[in-house]
Amino acid sequence: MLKAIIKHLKSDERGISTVIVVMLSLILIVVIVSNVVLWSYQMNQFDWERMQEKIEIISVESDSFAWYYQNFNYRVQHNITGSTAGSVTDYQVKITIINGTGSSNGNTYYTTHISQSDFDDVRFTWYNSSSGMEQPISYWRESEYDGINATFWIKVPKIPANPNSATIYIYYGNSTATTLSNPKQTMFIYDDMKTPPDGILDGSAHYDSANKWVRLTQPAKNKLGHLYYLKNPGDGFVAKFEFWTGGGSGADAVWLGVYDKSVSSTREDMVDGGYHFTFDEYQDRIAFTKSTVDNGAPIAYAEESSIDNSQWHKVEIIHYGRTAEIFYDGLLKLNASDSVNIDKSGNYFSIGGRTGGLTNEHRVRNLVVRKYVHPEPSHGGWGTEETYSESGGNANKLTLKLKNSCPLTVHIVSLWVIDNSLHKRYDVNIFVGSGETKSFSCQNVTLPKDGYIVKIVTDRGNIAVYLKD
Ligand SMILES: [Ca+2]
Ligand SMILES: [Ca+2]
Ligand SMILES: [Ca+2]
Repeated sequence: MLKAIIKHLKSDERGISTVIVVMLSLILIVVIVSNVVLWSYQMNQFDWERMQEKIEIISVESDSFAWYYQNFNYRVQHNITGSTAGSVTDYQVKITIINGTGSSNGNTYYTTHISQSDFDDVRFTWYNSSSGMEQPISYWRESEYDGINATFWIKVPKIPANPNSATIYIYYGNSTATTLSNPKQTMFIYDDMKTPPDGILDGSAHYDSANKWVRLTQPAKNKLGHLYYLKNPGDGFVAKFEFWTGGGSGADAVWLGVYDKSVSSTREDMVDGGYHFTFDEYQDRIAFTKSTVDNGAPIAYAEESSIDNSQWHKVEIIHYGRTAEIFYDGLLKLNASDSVNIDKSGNYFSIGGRTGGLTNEHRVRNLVVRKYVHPEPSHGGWGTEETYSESGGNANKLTLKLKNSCPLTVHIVSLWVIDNSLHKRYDVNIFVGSGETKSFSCQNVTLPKDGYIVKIVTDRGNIAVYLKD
């Protein structure tokens, strides 16, 4: 047919050029058609892949290095200067927060931004200078006066030796938070006896669940009972408890024993390597002793005849080094020192009660012990109250865990963080292989504090979303 056309056109003066035009046109058509077919195939392939792609966000974790509790609107920094006696660990420090304006000083901080009158919305962190990160720390809300003030004990993981200091943060300002106050986790020992004690009961000691105390002895002859803990507070401690003695014929004693190597054979005046702090109604004395014989001579004592008056007595014992200070019903009764250092490695910490030839009942409750170093770490400066900012000082990190359950490798090209007022995109370049679960982190992310949506976009135009509360 082409030959016929050429032959026909040869008769024409313009024949040759027309042939060329027609042929070029045919070639062009072929090229266009084949490209359309190829493009169409590629588009189908792309659509197929896009439909196949299945990527999901399994979890989203956020770290704000600049703001540990992102749901809390305010915080303040506080320094605690170390003791000249050396560094301490897991050390209890008292902090009082006053709802009001004033000059923060010592252990007292003033703010008007606590959201709840019962001070439920208070948290504490310790700045770990080794990791460069804050970590939450245990605390106990010891007392609270609605809308006025609250006193907390916090357990600081480490306070370095003077002149160095530890840094803590107090976070507050959250109307829905509930308290995380936990005295047992915070104090060295906390047994208020409202529930069965954590300590071990031996001999005649038993827990009186109806009356919420430990009864060390019944009012009968030759009873010996201990409530003890396998714990060593270190060089010093402050122990508070209440005891009750009476109901019998006048003997023998209640005592606190520390650094003993056992309890089974110990009595008020018979230690097993440690120190005893005794309330002895038979000898009518409050004593600091390391005697090893019944009614033996103490290091020091103070006369006291009210011990077995069938009243609850409040006791506070402060010990460090060779020194003991014993407070009885709020009065300092004894302040004395041993003449030598003893080995303090024994790890029995006990409260004992005993009768002998005479009979008295002995009870104990509300035992609270904290560590103590002398001189104590001191309170340094208070920072300026800070308000939460979503940009978090350019130090926020978002970590996503992704799961690819399709037969294709998925390429993530962007990440979005979205809430009511924020719609922010971050470029990423992450490949997740077929069947793979993979984590990746994005630094310097703006994190809204009240929940947000995280969205990822693949190069095929698919998305996955995750709601972060
Ligand atoms: Ca509350
Ligand atoms: Ca007496
Ligand atoms: Ca005695």
